[in-house]
Amino acid sequence: MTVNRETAQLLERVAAVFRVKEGDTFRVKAYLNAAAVIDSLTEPLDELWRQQKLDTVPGLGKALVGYLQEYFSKGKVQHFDSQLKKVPAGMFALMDIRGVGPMTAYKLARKFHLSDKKTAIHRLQQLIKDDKLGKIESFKERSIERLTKSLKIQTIGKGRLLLSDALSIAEDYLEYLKRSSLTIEAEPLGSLRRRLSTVGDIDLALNTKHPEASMKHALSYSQISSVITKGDKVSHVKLKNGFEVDIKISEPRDWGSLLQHYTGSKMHNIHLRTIAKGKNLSLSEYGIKKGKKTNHFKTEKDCYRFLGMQVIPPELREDTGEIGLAQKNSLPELIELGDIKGDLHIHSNYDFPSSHDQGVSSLHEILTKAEELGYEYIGISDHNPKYSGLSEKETEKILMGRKKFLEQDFHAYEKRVKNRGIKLLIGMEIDIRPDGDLALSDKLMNSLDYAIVSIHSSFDKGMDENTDRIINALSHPKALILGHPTGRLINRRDPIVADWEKIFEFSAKSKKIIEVNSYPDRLDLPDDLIKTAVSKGVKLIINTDSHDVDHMDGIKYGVWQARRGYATKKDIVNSLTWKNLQTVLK
Ligand code: DGT
Ligand code: CA
Ligand code: CA
Ligand code: ZN
Repeated sequence: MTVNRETAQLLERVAAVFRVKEGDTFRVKAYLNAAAVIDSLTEPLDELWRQQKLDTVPGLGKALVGYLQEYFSKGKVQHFDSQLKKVPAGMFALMDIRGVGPMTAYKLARKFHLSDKKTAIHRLQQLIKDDKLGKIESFKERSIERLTKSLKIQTIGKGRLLLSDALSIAEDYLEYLKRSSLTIEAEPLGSLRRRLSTVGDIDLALNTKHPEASMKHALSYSQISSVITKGDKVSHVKLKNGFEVDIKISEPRDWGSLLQHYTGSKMHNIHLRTIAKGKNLSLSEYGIKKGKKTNHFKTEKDCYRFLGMQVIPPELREDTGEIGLAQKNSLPELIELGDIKGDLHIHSNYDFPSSHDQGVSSLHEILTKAEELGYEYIGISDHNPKYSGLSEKETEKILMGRKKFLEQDFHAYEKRVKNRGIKLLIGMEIDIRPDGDLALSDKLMNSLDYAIVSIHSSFDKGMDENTDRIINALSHPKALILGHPTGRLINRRDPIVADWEKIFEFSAKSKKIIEVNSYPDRLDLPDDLIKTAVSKGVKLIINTDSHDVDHMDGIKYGVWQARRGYATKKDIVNSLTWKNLQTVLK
C-alpha cells in the first residue's frame, strides 16, 4: 500500500468510529474529505511532511495537520489509537467488503466478536455458511445474499492486478532499466508476458553482458520500497505502490532460455520438461543439457526448435493444446494489433437522456484518434435513450437529432480531409431487457446502421433464461453484435451463467458477431470462451467500448485476449477492409 493510501485508510477508519460511536457527522465528513484529498495527491504525503508542507494540502485543518505530524514522526497517533480501540478491530476488515458500510461492519463485528482484522472475513464466511447471520434482527435475507456475493468476489480478486495496471507499472520499470547503457534488452515475463487478464506478481527479464552491475542498477530504481531477496541473477523487490516484482538477469548467450523458462505457464513448462525427458534432455534457464553438454540459446526460437517444435507465442503457453500443434508445425497465425482496421463500440459525447453513461469525447476527436491508429472506419454506439419516462415520439426525436448532429459533424470532417478520411457507421448499444426484449422499438432499430445488444441489468438470472434472452435479442435483424457477452467485471462482478455453446451455434448459423470487449476490467469474452467460439466458426469483433478517446488505445488488450483464445485474422470481423465489411453489414 502507498503511504497516501495507508494514511487515507487510517482517517477512514477513525471516521468510521466517529460515525458508529458518536454519530458525529461533521467530523466524519471532515475526515472522509481529507482521506479523499490525500488519495488524489500525486506526491507522497510523508514527503510533504518532510518538506513541512502538510498545511498546503487542501482539506487538512489545523487539528488534522497536527495529527499527521505526530503520525509521521512517531509512527502513530495517540488520539486515533484511543478512538480505534472503542470498536472490535474486525470491523475494519469487513468495511473492505463491497457494499458494507461502517454501521453494518460494526454490528457484525460486535455481535460475533470479530476482534481480529486478519480473520474477520474468513469468520464471516463461516458464519454465513452455517446460516447464523439470520439471527441478527435487522439483517434481511436480501442483504445477506448481497453480502455473500460480495464476499465471493472479494476472494476471487484477492491481490491480483488487472493486466493493464500491471503493464503500466512494468513499463515504468522497463523504461528505467532501458535507460542504462548496460541493458541490451528488457522484457516482461510470466503472466504479464502471456497477457493473462490478471497478474499476480510482475516478472521482468534483463539481458546484459554485465549481470552484477546491471543488477545493481536494477535495484537502484527509485520506486522500490524494499529489496526482499537479492541475488546475482534473481532478485525480488517490493515497490512503493505495494506490488512485487521479480527481476531475472541473463547474459546474451542464455537470453532465449531465460525468456522461455520464466514466461511459463507452469503447466506449459511441465509439459515441455516431460517431452525433453523423453529425449534425455534436461531443461533450465541456463540452457538444455544433454549428458554433460549444455546447449545455449540466444533466442526462444532456437530453444523451441531444439525441442522439435515451432516457437509458441507467449499468449498460448497454457498447455491447452499449443504444444501438440507446435510439434505438428500447425500453430494458428494469431490475430495481430496491426490487423485491426476499425472499432465499432465507441460512445460519443452527444448529449441526450441516455440509459447509461455517455462518452466524453466528440466525434471529431474520435475520428482524429482513429486516423492516428491507422483505422479505416469507426462505429458510434451510444447507449439507447432511457427506456422509461420517454414516449416513442420523444425517443424518435432524440435518435433523429443525434443522427443529424453526427452526420453534420462528419460532413465537416470529410470536407476537411477530402475523402481520405475514416468512414463512419452510426449505430447504438441497446439494452437486452430482463425478458429478452430490446430497449428500442423495431421502427427505431431500423433507423440504425447496426446495433450492439448488451446485458446491463438482471445479471443473476439462471442459465436457461439468460441463454433465451440473448438468443432472442440477437434474433432481431438489426442486432449485429453481442456486446461484452458475459458481463463480467474482473475482481468485481462474476460472469453471467449461460449456455455459451448454444449461443455460439446460433451465432455461427445466423451470422451474428460476438464481441471481445477490450476494456481492461472486462476482457469479455474471456479467453477460454473465445477458444470455444473460434472452434465453432463464430465471427468475433474486437472493440474498445471507449467512453473517452484515450480508451481507444486499449484495443491491444482485446487483441491479446483474442490471441489467448487462438483467434486468427479470419475470425475477427474488424480485420476486414471497409469494402469487405459491407457484406457483413448486409
Ligand atoms: P502470476 O504471477 O501468479 O500471475 O503467474 P506467473 O505465471 O507469472 O507465475 P510466477 O510469477 O510464479 O512465475 C513466473 C513464471 O516462471 C511461471 O509461469 C513459471 C516460471 N517458472 C519456472 N520455474 C520457476 C521456479 O522455479 N519458480 C518460479 N516462481 N517460477 C518458475
Ligand atoms: Ca508473475
Ligand atoms: Ca514471480
Ligand atoms: Zn455496455
